[in-house]
Amino acid sequence: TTTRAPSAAGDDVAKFRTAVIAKLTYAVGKNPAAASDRDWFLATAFATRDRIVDRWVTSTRQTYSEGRKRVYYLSLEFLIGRLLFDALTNLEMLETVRAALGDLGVDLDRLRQVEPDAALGNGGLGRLAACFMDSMATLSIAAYGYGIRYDHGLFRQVIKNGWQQEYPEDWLSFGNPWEFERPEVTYDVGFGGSVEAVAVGGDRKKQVWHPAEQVEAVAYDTPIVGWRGRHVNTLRLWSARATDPLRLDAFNQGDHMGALADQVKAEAISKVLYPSDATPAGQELRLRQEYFFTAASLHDLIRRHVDTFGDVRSLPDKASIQLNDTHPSIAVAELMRVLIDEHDIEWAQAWDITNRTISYTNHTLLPEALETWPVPLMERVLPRHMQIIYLINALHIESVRKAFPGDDALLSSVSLIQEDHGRRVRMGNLAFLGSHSINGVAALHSELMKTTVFKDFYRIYPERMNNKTNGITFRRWLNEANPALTNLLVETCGPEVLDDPGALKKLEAMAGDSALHDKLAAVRRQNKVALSRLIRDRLDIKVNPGALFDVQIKRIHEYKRQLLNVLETIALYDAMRANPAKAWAPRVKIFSGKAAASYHMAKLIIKLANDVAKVVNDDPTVRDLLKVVFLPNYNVSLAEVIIPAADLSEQISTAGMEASGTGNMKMALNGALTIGTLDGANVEIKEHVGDDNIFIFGLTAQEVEDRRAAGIDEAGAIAASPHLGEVLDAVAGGVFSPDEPDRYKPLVDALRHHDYFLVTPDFDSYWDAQRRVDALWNNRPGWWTASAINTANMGWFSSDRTISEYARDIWHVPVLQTR
Ligand code: DL6
Repeated sequence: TTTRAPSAAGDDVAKFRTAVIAKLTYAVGKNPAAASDRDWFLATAFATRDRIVDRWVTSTRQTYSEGRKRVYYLSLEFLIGRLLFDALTNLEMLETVRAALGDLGVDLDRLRQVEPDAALGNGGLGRLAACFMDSMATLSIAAYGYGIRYDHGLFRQVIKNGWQQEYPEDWLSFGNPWEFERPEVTYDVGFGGSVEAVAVGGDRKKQVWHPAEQVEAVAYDTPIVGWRGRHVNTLRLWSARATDPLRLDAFNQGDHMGALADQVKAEAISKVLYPSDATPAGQELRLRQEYFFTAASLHDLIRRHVDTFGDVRSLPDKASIQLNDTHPSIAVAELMRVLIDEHDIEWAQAWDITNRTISYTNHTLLPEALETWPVPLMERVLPRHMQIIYLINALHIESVRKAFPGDDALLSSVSLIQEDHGRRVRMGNLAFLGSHSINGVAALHSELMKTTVFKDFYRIYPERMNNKTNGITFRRWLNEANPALTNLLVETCGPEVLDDPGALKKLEAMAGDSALHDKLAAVRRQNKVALSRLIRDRLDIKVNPGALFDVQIKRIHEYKRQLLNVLETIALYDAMRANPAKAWAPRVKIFSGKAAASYHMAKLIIKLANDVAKVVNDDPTVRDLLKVVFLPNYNVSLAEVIIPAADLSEQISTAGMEASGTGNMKMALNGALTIGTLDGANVEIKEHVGDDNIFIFGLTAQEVEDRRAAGIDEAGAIAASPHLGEVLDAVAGGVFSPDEPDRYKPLVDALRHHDYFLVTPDFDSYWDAQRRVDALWNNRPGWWTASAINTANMGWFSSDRTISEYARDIWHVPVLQTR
């Protein structure tokens, strides 16, 4: 770390002040007296971006001149959040800018709130991509992120009468100061049409694709600066444009709508994140999105490669393409098409190049999330790709048949084409087959991949499968989100914690120290006061910052089991009412998360949480003991306020179903204790923090499998539980929905008769684990010792570690040693 002389710092402040005024005047077109917070935000962002651009140019030049290998991270989602504090933190300019704006009478923290939250993703997968961008820049890996510049990111969630409603989100409405439009970087992406076999001499034929439609992909670049401004990478997002903006003839004849129809169809591709794929039109749009961004990205990176190195054949030595889930897996067929049709490379060599360049990360074992596309749809939208997929499949099947003679079950399971229930292309199988590395995102998940989704591929290509446990960027999730804790950690462990998260380990030696406990508690208190204020402002609910803040924040899904938490809340409420004088640990149960718009059960769970909140919060008997809060519109910025204020982190998925989780890492790093199942990365968090500092409960993944195989016996589980039966009766009887007593029948029926997510058998052990939480909460030194041990041992979960492993094992690129 560098300590600057005060005069130099003063100089910086003056320079930045001048820069902001110049931006306000000449880029935003406002004078200080008339400027709004938004104008000041834009001016500050522009001035900050200037500081990034020089380094960006240097990084890019260096990569070119050294002939370095580049990493291309293809992701349909980047859940970026706000960028101002990210950039200022990494540039180490936060205090300079705060002072410069202060001189101008402008409050930086207020500007922070003005920035829209870029939500170009649904959840964990998209947020991981954003953390990885930060770590790749920090480790000076020459990397591009490639994705779609959606006009509208993830929907804005409004809770009305307890029900989720979805509204379009509008992050671009006031412009985006971080990006550079590159109208000169465009590619035509074809769709539909036909394939013609053209004779090219002798009996050789070449397949020529004549797309029926072309859509233009226009690049928008956002520089991503790494820690201490060392290196700057590019996030290149594609926007769709019609090649012809309108049909002038139709327009002049008065058919105004018809004249714009092609434009609307083309631009629909980058209009909205994740269109509902419940309808055939939605499915087609999704496929068009996937091919659109994959094709544009491949064209772009191949052009760059050929410009730099002259020959596309050396692509695997100079480029690694990481597929973030199956969404970009059409890349396998597209790269083959480009190599064969456009570069005249013969099949075997093209396949070798493809396979050595591409690698694939799987993020879920849920069968419904592993994409498959109807063959007729693929044939219509991507006819040439479908031909290539058939050929890849034929050669693949032939080689498997030779290696495993007579194993027809194996052949049908590893085929790229699913033959039952209508023929479909299995994109997971295509991604696997086209990749030299296939990784899961936590140790348990990667093992389960070998016995479930990719069981048969594992028999054929065991050497390709590996694990890369997820990580999070500490810059955002500790330094920016929790400056008070960061300062305390720097004070206690030394400034090296900012570069080497392993240095957090020093905290362990002092974990039992009561002076440390006081300091940790003071930091947490301050963060909880801030969250309490937000809860009061948004929901008009008063919560006590002295209570235990029990937090479950993530997408709403049955497997994540918010329902288990709500049911335990009801049981706790009943127990507190029955015996209010008992020494309960006062709690605030905090929920936040979005349900997919078409996911009825998940929306019903949101409604139940809100109905329970109403009853509990209105009941004076438990006034000082229990509050229930559902915070609407969960996003990255809200997470940044909730996580530093969490005492207890709920990670309670059905074992075997959560691939990793990353919220679990964020909260444990910030000192929350985890209550969780042995699922995803919880398993590794337990190994790092120790069994005594985490509350583990419930069936293991193996037990879940056994139980499902043997029959779940919901009735037995309910009968054996002292609380569950009563809770279910209350919910089913309309205690929380007197206006509509049957409202929760679908939820309760599922639990009683087909409890696939095993809420009933896990309920008692969850209840018991919660009572262990109460006991430790009432033992102050014990609680804070455990909290300190959690923070001390979370260094391994830095995404710098994860990315170093990708770099070493998959991409074979060097990383900058940061310590
Ligand atoms: O790998 C990032 C993230 C994991 O931490 C979550 O456990 C996992 O659910 C999520 N997966 C997805 C993919 N689709 N689904 N479902 O978002 O990835």
